[in-house]
Amino acid sequence: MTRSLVLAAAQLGPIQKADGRDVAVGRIVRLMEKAHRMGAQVVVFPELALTTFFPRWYEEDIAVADHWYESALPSNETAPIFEAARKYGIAFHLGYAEKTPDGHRYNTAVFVSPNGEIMLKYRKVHLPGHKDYDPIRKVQHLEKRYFEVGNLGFPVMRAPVAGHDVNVGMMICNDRRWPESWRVMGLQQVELVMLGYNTPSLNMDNRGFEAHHLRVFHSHLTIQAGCYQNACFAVATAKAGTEDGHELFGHSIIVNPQGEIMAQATSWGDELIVADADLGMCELGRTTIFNFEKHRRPEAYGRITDQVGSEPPATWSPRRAAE
Ligand code: ING
Repeated sequence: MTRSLVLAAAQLGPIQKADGRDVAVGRIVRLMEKAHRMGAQVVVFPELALTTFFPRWYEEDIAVADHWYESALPSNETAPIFEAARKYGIAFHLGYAEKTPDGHRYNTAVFVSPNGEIMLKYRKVHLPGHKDYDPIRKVQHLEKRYFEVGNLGFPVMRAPVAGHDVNVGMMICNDRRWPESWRVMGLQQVELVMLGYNTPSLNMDNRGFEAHHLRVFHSHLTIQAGCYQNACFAVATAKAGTEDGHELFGHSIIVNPQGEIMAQATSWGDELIVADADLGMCELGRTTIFNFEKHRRPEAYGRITDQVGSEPPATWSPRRAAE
């Protein structure tokens, strides 16, 4: 019996610094309603979907940034999202800034069942940018200031979704650029990776030339490669558009285990894209080219977990070559 699942990326346009939660929540609920009309069973919202991308703003006292975080989910302000999911029988992924009761701060995503149960939680592991104000940058990217490194690893859960049991996993934004994120989930037989991103459309590092078109190219390249090399689907959803003068790109995509883009957003606003996924497609890669049990050689991969940074290689010499 085909295990088919209708997937949706619910791309959000910009959320301004002055916008209250009600602005994002209202738009999220409208996208959930549209997802229902289009027959979607799983809806993936972006990273930090409830607020502007606040790590671009420096605050000396982090307590001043507290209002960007959720101390509970759902809350009165976010309850309408859960009510819409229940009304339409939709499972959804939501990215948000989490502040735990004991004061830890994470860039977090949850996967929520239609009846409102949080089936999986993930806290962003690869935090790009910097911790302190960087005068060289055109725009700050202070994720290392506002979030701790995620402490949940890259979990995969076999969860009931629309009548099927699906191996689901999550990552967030910069995680997609690191093959380790994908492989750790591939080693848990992930079938559906859900990820949100907020990615500037221009390089803000100010440390060298990067042609503008490469921003979207790199985003799609990493997701398509991740899916192909781990025989899984991915729904990658952007928060896009110009937030207080700072542009984020859209181009949300849904990708299959062959690495093919099944659907792509074409606006930089609120937009729903949908794809009909046959989860059985994961089998081919996992049992042939990427049959990990049969073909992987961990004894050759030690550097991947033994080392953090790269090291210079040995230098060639005739005598050494003879060894
Ligand atoms: N944003 C960006 C991302 O990884 C970035 C930061 C952009 C890093 C481009 C490197 C190159 O998509 C977040 N939020 O991680």
